Amino acid sequence: MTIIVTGGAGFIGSNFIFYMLKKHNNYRIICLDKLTYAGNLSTLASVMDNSNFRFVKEDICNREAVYKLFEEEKPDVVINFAAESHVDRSIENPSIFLQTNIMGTAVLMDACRKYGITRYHQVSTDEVYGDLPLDRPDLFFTENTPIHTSSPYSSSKAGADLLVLAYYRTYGLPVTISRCSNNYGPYHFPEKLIPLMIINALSDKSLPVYGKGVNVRDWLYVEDHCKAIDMIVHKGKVGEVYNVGGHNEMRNIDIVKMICKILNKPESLITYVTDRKGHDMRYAIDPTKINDELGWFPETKFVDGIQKTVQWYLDNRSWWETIINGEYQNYYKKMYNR
Ligand code: NAD
Ligand code: TDX
Repeated sequence: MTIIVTGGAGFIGSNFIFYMLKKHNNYRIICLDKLTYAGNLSTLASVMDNSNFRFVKEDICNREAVYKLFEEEKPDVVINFAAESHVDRSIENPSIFLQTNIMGTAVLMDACRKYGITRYHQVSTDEVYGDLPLDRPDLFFTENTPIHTSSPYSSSKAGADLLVLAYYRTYGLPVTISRCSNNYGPYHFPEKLIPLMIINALSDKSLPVYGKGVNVRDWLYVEDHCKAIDMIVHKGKVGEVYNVGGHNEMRNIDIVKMICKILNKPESLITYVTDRKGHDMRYAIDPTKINDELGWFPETKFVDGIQKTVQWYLDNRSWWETIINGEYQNYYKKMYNR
């Protein structure tokens, strides 16, 4: 089986490549990645020499280059992780989100139609459902929850999802979609909550919590997400959406306090800063469908996963130091010094 994994130099895509090369040692994996600020070739260093792996630096929006790659590799499966993924950046500059997340998805699916594949899988997000109120803990997102987005990021992901389902209905393209909750784990880019807090705490820098810190996210260890995608691609029903989440809801402030505790840093580092515009209050996935139909369940408990993640950042300083010493400095100043 030959699989094109787009966005494989980013956080979840790279973890997925490691997972797949280990689990299916007869599969050929081609990573197609533009290497934006969020993509890092050093992340893939351990698999670069693997004969079952090929890296191609390219933009998923470049139709000609994408078609050429399909002609060369004749993939059986395409799994699209490539995206602009940070909500705060989408609020600053929406257009690149529309370009990559919607137009890029269209180019990939057009290539799938032209050359033929057995499965196109779209990696989507729980953010397409909007948010839930804090005072209704009985409510969860199911696959039937209406799309109701808040940010340019989530709107672009929802736009892509609708297009994927349209290609299924109109052209019969064999698609599946997964909508996962917040991931955490190794190689998470330091602009996101958990790695940002770990890295700032390690340097005794302030820990910027948006608003009152009461917003709730449903956290899943990245490897559990990878396992879910593998199962959907192999056993999932074409044309279907699968929600992925492990019932692990936590308030942002509690996550930050937990990180302080693990690193033995004072909570006085916590600073409440201006809230994110349009900030979603609560995400909570109902994973009944993927549990029942595919037998998926999360393996890593949050208490263990967060320990492992903090340890990974302690053991891999050079990975994140290179990132935060580059263009990231300008981003950080712009976002947090106002
Ligand atoms: P990331 O930002 O860490 O990585 C994105 C990768 O895509 C990078 O390697 C980047 O270089 C690449 N990329 C961006 N634009 C590209 C383009 N035009 N052509 C080719 N490559 C391009 O993102 P992530 O957190 O790993 O998320 C991966 C996917 O999972 C995204 O589609 C995201 O919407 C979805 N998702 C993420 C989470 C989460 O918690 N991080 C949760 C649910 C769903
Ligand atoms: O400095 C911060 N302070 C803070 O309080 C940052 C970066 C975040 N936050 C808050 C905002 C959110 O309520 O923490 C929460 C998590 O923020 P992010 O890590 O930016 O994630 P989120 O906005 O929830 O989106 C993530 O999960 C869904 C991913 O980035 C998306 O790609 C995915 O689709």
